[in-house]
Amino acid sequence: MSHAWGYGPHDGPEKWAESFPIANGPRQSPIDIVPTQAQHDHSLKHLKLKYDPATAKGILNNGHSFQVDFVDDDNSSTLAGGPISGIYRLRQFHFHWGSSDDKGSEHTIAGTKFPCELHLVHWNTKYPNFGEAASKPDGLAVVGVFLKIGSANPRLQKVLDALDDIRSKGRQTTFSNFDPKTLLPASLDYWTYEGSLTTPPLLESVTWIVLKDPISVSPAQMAKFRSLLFTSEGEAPCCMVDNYRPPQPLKGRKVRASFK
Ligand code: B30
Ligand code: ZN
Repeated sequence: MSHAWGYGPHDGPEKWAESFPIANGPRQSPIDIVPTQAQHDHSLKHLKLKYDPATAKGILNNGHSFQVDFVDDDNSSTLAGGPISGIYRLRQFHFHWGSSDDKGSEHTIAGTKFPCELHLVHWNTKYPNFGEAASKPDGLAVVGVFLKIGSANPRLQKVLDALDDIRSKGRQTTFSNFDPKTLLPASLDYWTYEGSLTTPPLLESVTWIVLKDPISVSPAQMAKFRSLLFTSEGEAPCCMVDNYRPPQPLKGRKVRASFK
């Protein structure tokens, strides 16, 4: 997999619109979530996450993050409820992070940045597959979870231990028997809004569900994220850091909160 885009000065978020004009579209992500501007919506349902650890399949360094992929040929691992209608299947999860603890998340909360953000990517089973869903306005639902510096998070360790084997772009290995629900905070209170993929092709197909409460990560665990490489074996190594897009204009969109 090779990309014409990245996170550097010449191929980063400020350049993406040249190849992907939807970068300036009406429902781009991420955004700055201003809690005082969000509307509590009591009609929002609670999130129903049902994940089968046996559907975890592999872990891949895709050159812009790393992702844990899931078998998505039946409804074994799904998201329902919340702001969405119907059943969405888990496809993959991945993270975005910074070169230092003062930046790295994509969404921000009233301007506050977190060092890392987890994205659990799901697709609407009213469409035949992920690729078809990714171009539909109601095709995808991504659950975003902030990571904040604190005590070491033992539930992240299996993922972080796998990174030694996928240090360079294009490397992948098997990753099985993992329940991503273990990565979520105790409270599933969330904000939700209509947005997009945060990387090219920036398709405006994502119902964003951003959890209010962060999970913890230790400084040593953040160092493991930052030891990954953007580069392939044989290239001059370049650490995978600052792989986040900054907040985009709200353009009149409403953010709803599931909680008061
Ligand atoms: S995000 O959650 O909004 N950051 C994709 C999924 C979720 C997000 C961003 C992008 C996505 O599926 N992109 C297209 C597929 N990718 C997937 C991949 O393997 O990593 C291929 C590609 O971009 O061309 Cu590289
Ligand atoms: Zn993401």
